[in-house]
Amino acid sequence: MKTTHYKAIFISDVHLGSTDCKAELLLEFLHHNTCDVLYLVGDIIDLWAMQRQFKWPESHNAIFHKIIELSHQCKVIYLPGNHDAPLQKYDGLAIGDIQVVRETIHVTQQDKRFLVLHGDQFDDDVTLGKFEAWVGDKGYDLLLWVNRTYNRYRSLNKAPYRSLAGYIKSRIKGAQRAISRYQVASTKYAAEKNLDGVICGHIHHPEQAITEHGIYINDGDWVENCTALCESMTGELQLVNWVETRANAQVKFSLKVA
Ligand SMILES: [Mn+2]
Repeated sequence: MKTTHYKAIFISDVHLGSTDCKAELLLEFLHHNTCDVLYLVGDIIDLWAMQRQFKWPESHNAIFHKIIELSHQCKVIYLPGNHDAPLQKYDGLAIGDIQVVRETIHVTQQDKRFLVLHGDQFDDDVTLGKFEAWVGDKGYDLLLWVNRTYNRYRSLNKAPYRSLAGYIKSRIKGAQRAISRYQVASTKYAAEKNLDGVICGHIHHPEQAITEHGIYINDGDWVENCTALCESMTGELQLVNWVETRANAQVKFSLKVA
């Protein structure tokens, strides 16, 4: 499989330091896909999970070093989210060659103007209350655990990874209502800034949609879906599902950790 070069790549919700991070798949993706600008759209490092239980396997370390290496080769912009909130205090500064900013504007090769941000900024517009948020969080942890167990079973049977959590989530009514509120809140915020739309992450649900306020694009996550938003050299925006892409291309890549 040859390397694909993009104008820009957007990834978010990698959750390095947590059990559910699909670090090997992301390493593979970054090995086969390069770009002029890499946007890290928040929750890249999960500082919350690391407070509960410190997990930092070699593959997570390899991603960290890969990002540092990439920052010498292309432009890397880090937009901290809620799980990496302590990095928000570096807003407007740089860590090495990585620019840190809470939100920014990306103009595509087709002159579409997008606001780029993690998306936790819209939590108040979406959540119903503290209790629901707590239930949602516990429910989500349970869902991820079910997902893990299901995929361990699948890998024992040599079946490829599949997001069960995503499947269940897309069929729960409440989840869909919350997602559409999130879409409206984020695109409205972008429209107020006279932009064409928003590129965000946060809710682990890759999707391209149009609301009454503009274009909504969610780059997904590397916990369940393993997706990235990629802009081609001519300005087409495309959600790339790495699990599907690698299966179609029959990628055989052995992880080399130095
Ligand atoms: Mn988040």
